[in-house]
Amino acid sequence: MRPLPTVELHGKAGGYVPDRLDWTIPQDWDAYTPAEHKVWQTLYQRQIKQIKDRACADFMAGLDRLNIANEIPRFERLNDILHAATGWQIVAVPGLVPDEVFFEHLANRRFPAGQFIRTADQLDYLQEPDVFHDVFGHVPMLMHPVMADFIQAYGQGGLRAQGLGALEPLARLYWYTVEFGLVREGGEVRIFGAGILSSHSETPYALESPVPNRIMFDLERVMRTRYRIDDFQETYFVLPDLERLLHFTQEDFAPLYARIKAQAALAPGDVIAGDDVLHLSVPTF
Ligand code: HBI
Ligand code: FE
Repeated sequence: MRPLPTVELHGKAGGYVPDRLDWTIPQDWDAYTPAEHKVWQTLYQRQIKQIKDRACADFMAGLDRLNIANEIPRFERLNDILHAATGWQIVAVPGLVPDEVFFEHLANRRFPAGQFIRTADQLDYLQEPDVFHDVFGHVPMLMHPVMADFIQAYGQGGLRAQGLGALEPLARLYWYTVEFGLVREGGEVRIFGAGILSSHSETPYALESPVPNRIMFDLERVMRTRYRIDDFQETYFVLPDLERLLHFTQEDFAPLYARIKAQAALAPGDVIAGDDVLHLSVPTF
């Protein structure tokens, strides 16, 4: 028998043992306090200003249909809208869940969303995904059929990649698209990544700062590139269009994994021969 997985639960010391094998918990919407709803409203109002003219049109269209400006949304209400649009649902979880649990949910079009919300004195600092990151950041794009199919395929691919010992390259693809992806739209570069769009400071940084590299997306190159979880990204990758994500769901990654394993990983800020560089890092000291 495998031991039950444990994680550090948000705000609590010691290992957390889940009640249910899929790690879901009730959202318990009635238990949110007025102060918690106020944190949501503050985050929403700050972020709506930041993302105007920076988020891609599909994100804005998805967000518009959700009506989530005023309070932490009830997942039940969101699920009516989301399920009708793309067949996805969100389920509440206490925080990060083990990889295989995460993949299993995604493979079944369930998006695990943190149930808790950050506190008012931690608006910009987060160790684990909370309800604002997961719902504001991810759900608008899950309303889009391309992202809906891509994230499901990521869940299916994750389960397969675990068997092949290739989780790292696949996780990098997710990181540099779903979390921190940029996309060309008209003549401009826009944001679709949830990690950026749920962050007040990284939203302008990703598009306008001279510090990070911005490089056109190349699948193998991205899968070779390590990423930072403790700071702004050193490199953002730019998709030519969102539909490009669907190509990846049709590809057999096994030969790609084999090639990547045979090469050294790239550091987050590396620029290499063959990169189609839109902006080269200008470091500030
Ligand atoms: N759990 N709740 C949650 N949210 C995530 O984004 C998440 C996770 N567990 C694992 C995980 N992400 C990643 O490490 C995988 O994408 C590899
Ligand atoms: Fe996320």
